[in-house]
Amino acid sequence: MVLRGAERRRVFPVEPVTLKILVAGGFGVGKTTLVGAVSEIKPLRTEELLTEAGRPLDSLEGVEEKRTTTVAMDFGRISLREDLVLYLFGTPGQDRFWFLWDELATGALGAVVLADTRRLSDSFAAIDYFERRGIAFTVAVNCFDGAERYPADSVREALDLDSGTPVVLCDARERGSAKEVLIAVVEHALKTGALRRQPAAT
Ligand SMILES: Nc1nc2c(ncn2[C@@H]2O[C@H](COP(=O)(O)OP(=O)(O)OP(=O)(O)O)[C@@H](O)[C@H]2O)c(=O)[nH]1
Ligand SMILES: [Mg+2]
Repeated sequence: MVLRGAERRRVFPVEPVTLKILVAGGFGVGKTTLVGAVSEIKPLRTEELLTEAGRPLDSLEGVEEKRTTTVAMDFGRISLREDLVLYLFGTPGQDRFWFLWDELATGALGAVVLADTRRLSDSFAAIDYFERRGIAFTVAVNCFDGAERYPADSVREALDLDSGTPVVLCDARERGSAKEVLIAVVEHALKTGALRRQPAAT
């Protein structure tokens, strides 16, 4: 018996393609917020209270209400389509957790580097990390209330990005906005991967 279309899908539900995406960026830029906003499962978080001892190291300018920080990772999941599921891994933002990044980055298809225009230079380390390892990344400017707005091209210039690296503006608290970011990340990563697979022209 040959099953077709809907009948076939009922008997053999689609096995989704699963992709691993990193959510990276500097301290307090909204990584945990973004993973929490889009995840369709209760996100796994590893938050610890910020201590007075960390105050000189991690500037809270603009995020004065921040009380906790990620000490290992965030984990969430979102289905972009029935057959496409993203596993999201949010990195810790404090420099002392750099040693975790290689573990988190293993097998990642692509990454989003969240940026805050008030502290753009905090994004350099993450950008550098992905450039060195050839991991396709997209920059997403998290537009905090009260922060000045800049066009995407100005941000690209300020961060000295390749012209092909997408820069998008978002609100990490909004599910729809965060989902748009992830779509941009996947599209860019797939396009970059396809270009790399093309044989060099002779
Ligand atoms: N106004 C505003 N506040 C935000 C936004 N995103 C995050 N916040 C707040 O900013 C603070 C930092 O957010 P987090 O999501 O913890 O940032 P993070 O990048 O995970 O921080 P670390 O893990 O410590 O590096 C929190 O107090 C959030 O409530 C935003 O888009 N707008
Ligand atoms: Mg966090």
